Amino acid sequence: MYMPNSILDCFLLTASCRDNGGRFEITLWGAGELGENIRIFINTFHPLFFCHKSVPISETQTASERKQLSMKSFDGKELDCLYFNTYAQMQQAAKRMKEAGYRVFESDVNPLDRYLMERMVSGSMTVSGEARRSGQSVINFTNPRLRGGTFTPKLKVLSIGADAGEDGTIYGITCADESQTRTFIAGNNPKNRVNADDDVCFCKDEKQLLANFLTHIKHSDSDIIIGWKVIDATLRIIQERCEKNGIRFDIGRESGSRIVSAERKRTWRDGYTSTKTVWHARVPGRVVMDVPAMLKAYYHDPNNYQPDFSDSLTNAKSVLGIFNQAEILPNAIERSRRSGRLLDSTGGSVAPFDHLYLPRLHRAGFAAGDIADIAQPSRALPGGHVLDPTPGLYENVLVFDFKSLYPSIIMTFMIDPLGFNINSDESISNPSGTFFSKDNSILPEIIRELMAARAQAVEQKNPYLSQAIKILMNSFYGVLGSTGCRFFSEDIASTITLTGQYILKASIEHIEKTNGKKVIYGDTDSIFVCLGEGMGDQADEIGTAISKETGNWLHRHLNERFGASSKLELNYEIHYNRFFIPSLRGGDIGQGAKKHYCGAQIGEDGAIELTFKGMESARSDWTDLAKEFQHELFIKLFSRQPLEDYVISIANQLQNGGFDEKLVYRKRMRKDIGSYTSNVPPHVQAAKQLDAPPRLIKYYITQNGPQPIEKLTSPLDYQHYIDSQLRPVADSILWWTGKDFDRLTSGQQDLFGE
Ligand code: DCP
Ligand code: MG
Ligand code: MG
Repeated sequence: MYMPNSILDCFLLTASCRDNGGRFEITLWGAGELGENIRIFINTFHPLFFCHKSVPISETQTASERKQLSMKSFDGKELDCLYFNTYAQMQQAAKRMKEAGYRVFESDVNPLDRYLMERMVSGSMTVSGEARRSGQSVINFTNPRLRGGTFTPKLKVLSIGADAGEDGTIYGITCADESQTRTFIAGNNPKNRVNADDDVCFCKDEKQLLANFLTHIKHSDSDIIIGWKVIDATLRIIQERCEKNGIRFDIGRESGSRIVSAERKRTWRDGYTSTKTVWHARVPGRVVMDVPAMLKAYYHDPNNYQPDFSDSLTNAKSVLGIFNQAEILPNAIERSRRSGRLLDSTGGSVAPFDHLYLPRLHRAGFAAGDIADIAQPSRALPGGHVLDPTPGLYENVLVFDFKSLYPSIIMTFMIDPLGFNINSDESISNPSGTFFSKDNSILPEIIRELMAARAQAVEQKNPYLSQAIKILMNSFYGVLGSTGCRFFSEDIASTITLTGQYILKASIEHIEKTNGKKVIYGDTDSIFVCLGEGMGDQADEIGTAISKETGNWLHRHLNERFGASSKLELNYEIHYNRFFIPSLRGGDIGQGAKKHYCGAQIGEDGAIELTFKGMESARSDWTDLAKEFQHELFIKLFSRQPLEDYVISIANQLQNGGFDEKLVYRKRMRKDIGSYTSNVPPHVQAAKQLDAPPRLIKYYITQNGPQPIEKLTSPLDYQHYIDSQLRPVADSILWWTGKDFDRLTSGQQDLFGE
């Protein structure tokens, strides 16, 4: 059916491109407002990059067009745009020109990405042009007009799980969506539980099972396919079995679905390189999301979400439950709208920066360079300021933290690659001594929009989305200091951190001066103010007042000094009734450990809630015993109970075998076992004793060295646990009371009359 002049809102699901028959082709699939599947085919877009106008025509012959533009590079030179028929021609031309000594601009931007970014498509888009309806519900556009939109789609999700036998054959597949669950079973395998409520289809063999499954995928026509390890396990195996059975692995909205592998190389600090095979799903028209990967991408701990693995049926259902409960889809949609990445993206920061920045830069009349052309760093970049803490026990500590510090600095001081590079009538200075244009800036505006999105996420009580947007914003500072980004600049990145240092120091000085209270610690953008004894009742009032007053003062100060309009907000975060900073291990007594503390909030009923930062209790590589021991010591310290008897009794019980089950070390294997030759760490020594070591190694230290819990033969080395688990934890607190672990446990304290 022909539909002239159609205008449709849709959300981008999948995008692919290729050179075909001497042209560059893009295929996009989107989901429409009324559940239509929208297929967009483009073959009139020309891959492009820029070069200096001064490059001779003879050097750019392979371009299908060389266009004069009113665009410049950051150094003020005029640029031409070179268009090509294919991506391959574009890449070859860029390579040749670079070899001939000419600079090229943005030749490393993928033309598919460029097509989308220049139309400001971030997930949502409006398509207009003539359309043709085909099949059930596909609307086809060829070379339509496309621009970014604001539409939020309602997407259909299908969860899949599969059961395979030892020989790899598949005997069960379940597909679960909101309204129905369908299980396909080959033969009469008794391992399959069959529930009367669930729709079960018995198939004569694997081939029929696969065919029925593919038909179901087609009919249920979901926008999203999810599962637990759905790409590198479920779909990969289904693809393999389809091949074996001579069936086409067509799980997309058109043919061409593939699960493909790529080798990812990684070089470790010790020079060892490992390669890992990663699997990608290329499915036209359907987004494939691996639930554990998406959970991680949205800052959930996958360990808190364990699906049922008993069979494909319970698995598919429980994974769908997890997917919904963790609100992965709404977060993915929102992040796609903010970053321009596709829905299945799990991270990355350089690409979102390009996506948001480049089109705005072009509209301002400039093009950026290639990543390969950035100057290599000449110095280590400064980081945040961290105060030297004074160790000890404190009463009533208030914690303040700047809201989105680096993004706020970017907005306040108009920090921006374009604004840094071009001359401008009006510029704004900052504490690091650099200058940025006041009237030509892009990044502050991008950040402003993201800030608003984060505020909205906070308002909607969505901490995961808020965190995702926070990381995206902070990554925009991060990429400016990373050589993987075309906008890398030591000057800009250090302007941000040095300004952060200035703001932290100035605020601390101001708070101490105006309130007469001591700041005991601070890190990057956090400030710990000690009110002292008896101030508990007024703490919140004082905290709110300090936060407001400091924000106002900064506003005046930054305006007077730099002509900046402050966007900085100092949040009052928490009041700890008691607070402890341990002494630095192996350091002088008066030296506190940075980034280590324990705070206690004491409820009206006297209940104590502890917060650990950096300490053993907050780290996974310490034993349960050490954590419980530390926890209890702090409870006693904060409630002013003596510690000595407790320390002695724990040490005794340990040696009498009373805590054996709490002495397990857990450590993850990060490299191949074979890569350790010298200096084999304990967990690897333990792993080597197992035939098939798991990734997470659980082991004990015994009198015969490390042994995995599965193969424990020797008696435990209690002295080791005393030395490395109890003593350091105890001494970091005991020094404050003038005691020490060895004297206590050897019974010598009496000799000193304590
Ligand atoms: N920072 C960073 N990367 C991180 C954490 C922090 O670049 N993973 C930098 C940027 C932050 C600054 O340190 O702006 C302060 O860290 P916070 O954790 O306080 O983060 P924000 O101030 O940005 O956000 P919030 O509003 O949650 O405090
Ligand atoms: Mg902060
Ligand atoms: Mg902070």
